[in-house]
Amino acid sequence: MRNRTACELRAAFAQQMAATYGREVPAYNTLVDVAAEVNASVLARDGASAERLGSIGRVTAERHGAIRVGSPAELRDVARIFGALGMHPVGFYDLRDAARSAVPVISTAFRPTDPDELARNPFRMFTSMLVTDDRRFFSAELQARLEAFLSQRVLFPAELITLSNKAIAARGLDDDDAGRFLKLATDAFALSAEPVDRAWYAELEAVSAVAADIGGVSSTHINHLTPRVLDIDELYRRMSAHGVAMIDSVQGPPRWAGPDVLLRQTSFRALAEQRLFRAADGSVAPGSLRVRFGEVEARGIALTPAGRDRYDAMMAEVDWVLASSPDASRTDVAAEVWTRDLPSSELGLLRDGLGFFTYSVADRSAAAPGADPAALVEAGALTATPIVYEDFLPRSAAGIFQSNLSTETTWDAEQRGTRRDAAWLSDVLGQSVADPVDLYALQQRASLDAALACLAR
Ligand code: OOG
Ligand code: NI
Repeated sequence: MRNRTACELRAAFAQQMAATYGREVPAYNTLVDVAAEVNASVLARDGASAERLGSIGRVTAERHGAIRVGSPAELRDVARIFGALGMHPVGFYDLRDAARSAVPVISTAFRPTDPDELARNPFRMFTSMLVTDDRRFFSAELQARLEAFLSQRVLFPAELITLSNKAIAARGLDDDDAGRFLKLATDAFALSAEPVDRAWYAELEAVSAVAADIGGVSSTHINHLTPRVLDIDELYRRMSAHGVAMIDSVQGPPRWAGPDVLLRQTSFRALAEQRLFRAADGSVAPGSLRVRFGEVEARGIALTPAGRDRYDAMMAEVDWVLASSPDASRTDVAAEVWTRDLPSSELGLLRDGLGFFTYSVADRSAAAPGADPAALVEAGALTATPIVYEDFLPRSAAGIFQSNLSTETTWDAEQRGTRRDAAWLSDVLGQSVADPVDLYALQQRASLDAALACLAR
């Protein structure tokens, strides 16, 4: 029997998830169509430079999903399922105070860590977990009931976890197991028809809509599936022209004349979806919930820690300017700050050590001995290709969460939050959560070492 590799399983899962989500949220199909139109126009307009940050084939196939779970045990199961697909936890994001208004979750992203694997199938899953013992959100009494509720529900059938473990051990599955695994995995993230306990949901919603979405129901579901687009401002305009209500802005870096860096994201507003509700008297009646939205993103160059500090400082500067002149447009202020504070070319980012690049040899005869990488690139001896940012941004993530909530989070700022960090998460998962910066730095180092060794030969 044929063996299906983790990469093939990942590609099949991404496709089945898209089919399910597209059936459930038809506006997603519009988003994908518009993204494809925009990508085709950018390609026609810019030619080869449109593919500077990834081939059109890769960009078109690229997706990230978002899911939310309630407990460490549930997160461990998620890690097995995505482990079977060759996806590993990368990055730790604390969204509890990443933005003006708080979301009671911490997150990581499951994704391939090997650049070749990412190129073969670029699928990731942004995964959030409720922090039930954070007193700023949950009283001891509510925490106890919430944890009791979470501990008795089963999000993932035992057979799915058994097959996941088998796939991890064998680095793939035979056809029969693969079919079964993919069905169980896709079903686990489909919207459930199980009635929602109205009173319990409402009680959690009074604290946080995200807490209700996670802990107020007996199943989980995919929240969104995000395609990648080459011009997010154009996509925003075209979606609005299609009559789709978008959130107020694009999160992350502004549109500006220099190179795209990190990640820009926007979304269409969460739609009302039909769900069944169970009342206190046991009767079941239809109603609706607004929790799922459609997100889209544009990716740019991965920044080094120095570049990331620069980014954070520029974002803070924009906030500061806007605080004193609230009528100014964020887009204009941001573009001004960026033009002043960030090099306007890839070479500038490289020279200042702000961006990550891979290197290859272009012309050995142009190499001056002892020159640094930037000088070797300028002399034409080396070619530098930007490394694309494959991860997420906590402030943007919190902003995306927030702009899709219709109720404010109630929280008690006097209380101390529970400590959570990448080490805590690694302990929970029994595997280390990779630091994105380490992955980019390693990739850069390996290519530079190989290129320098070739020049020295
Ligand atoms: C996740 C929100 C953040 C992103 O891409 O940063 C996010 C969620 O809504 O579960 O999707
Ligand atoms: Ni997302």
